[in-house]
Amino acid sequence: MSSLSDFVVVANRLPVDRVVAHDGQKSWRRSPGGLVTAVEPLMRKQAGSAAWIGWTGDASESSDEQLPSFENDGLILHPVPLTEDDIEEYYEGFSNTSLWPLYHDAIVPAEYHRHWWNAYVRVNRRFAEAAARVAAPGAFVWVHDYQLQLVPAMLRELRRDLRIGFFLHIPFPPNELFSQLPWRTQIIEGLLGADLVGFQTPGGSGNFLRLTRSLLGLKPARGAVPVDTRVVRAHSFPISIDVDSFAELAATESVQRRAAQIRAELGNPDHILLGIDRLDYTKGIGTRLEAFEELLLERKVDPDSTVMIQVATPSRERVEAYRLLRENVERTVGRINGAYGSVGRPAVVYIHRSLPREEIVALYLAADLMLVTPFRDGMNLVAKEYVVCRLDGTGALVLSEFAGSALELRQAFRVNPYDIEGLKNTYLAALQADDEEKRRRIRTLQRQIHRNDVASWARTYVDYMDDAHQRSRKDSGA
Ligand code: ADQ
Repeated sequence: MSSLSDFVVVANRLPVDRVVAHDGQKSWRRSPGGLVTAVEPLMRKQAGSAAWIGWTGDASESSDEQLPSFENDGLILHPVPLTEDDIEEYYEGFSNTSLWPLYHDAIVPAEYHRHWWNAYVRVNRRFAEAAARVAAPGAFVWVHDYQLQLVPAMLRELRRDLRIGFFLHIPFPPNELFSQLPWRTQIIEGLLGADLVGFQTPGGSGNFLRLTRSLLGLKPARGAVPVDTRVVRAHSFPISIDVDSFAELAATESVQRRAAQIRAELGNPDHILLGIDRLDYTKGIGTRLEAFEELLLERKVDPDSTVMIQVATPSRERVEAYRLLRENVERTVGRINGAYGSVGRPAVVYIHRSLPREEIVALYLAADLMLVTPFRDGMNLVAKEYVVCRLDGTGALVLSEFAGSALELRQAFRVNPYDIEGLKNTYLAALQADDEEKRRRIRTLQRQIHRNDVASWARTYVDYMDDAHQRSRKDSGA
């Protein structure tokens, strides 16, 4: 397991969770989430020489703990230890209470603490050192997301031979917001260690390039910034899904049977509305539910023939803002069911746990209306998954204009999630649209997603990366 790898993914989390059985037996289980879904298919194609560096999700006794590398389902996984303090300060603190809200329009206020920042630097260095140890000479190291923005520069310092890519899965904010960050210059310098900095949308890469000018006095032009003897490229690469695997599942008889069973168990209502999200304040779950509640109150929607299902995956449960959100969402669900549910017939079915992929797809098939209403979202894969699963062309997608995916999915029923009347009207418009219009919209969306699935996303990034690296070497005379 000590061999070096030509292709190394560096991400906060390994793509597995540790599970402990009743008899104490420990094993690994694939963990859900946007990043795993997107990158894993590409890694599998590199079988043998691809490695993933990340945290296991468990606290280590010490940051020096030697966690053995292991193979899981064909991937070489290198665990990075995080202590209880690291988890609190680097992960829950700086990553999820400073950066996450700041990068999502400060929907909840971002908090800044110097000891959180110090932990962020210390843990980013640990990841960079781990990558430097396992990367083969000249390897491609692909660093992911907001938790690891200092890794590119730290890794370049350690290993100048590597090709380093960075991809940000969440939005990258404009100067007006980003400038709040006391360590804004260090973050931009960290990212500039990469050959290519990738974003979900052109807005993100534009914001980044402008910041290299305003904070560091660099001279970005046409998507490239000269830095010392190198040239760093920035570009948008809208992430996507593994279209075939979703379409295959949606065509599976057992999944279709399960979808019919879900509808039957709910009393075969005329309309099923569905939300599937991590339980995160960026996703707009509360407002989405309130819009449904008002429609019930105003009798524009009949509780005897309409059910809403909200799946909310537990997320960051030790962070205060997430605890409050859970309380709010659960109170709203309780209130709606108290007023409009009856025995065996809730108005809102609320599921607060992770589900197998088959069950997620069965829910997509059971739902007439998919509600994706984030206040801000890097991309949002759920929107793409729903569309691809609607093999018969039925169904409708309500999509927030603040999701990255709204740039591509123009035929969705678009909505401003801050506008509660707009949400209500859009639910109704989508529910009442005739079948022909819905089919036309879904088919157009499907074509769009088929043109850019996750394999082509990854290929485009890697090709662009190779090209950026070549040009950078040429420009620097290497
Ligand atoms: P997330 O914020 O996690 O991802 P999203 O893009 O919707 O959001 O991906 C969630 C994934 O988890 C989907 O594949 C979905 O099917 C799955 N999932 C959701 N709930 C589940 C449940 N209860 N059980 C099992 N699986 C569940 C971040 C960014 C996004 C960006 C992605 C990828 O916030 O904007 O699209 O990364 O870059």
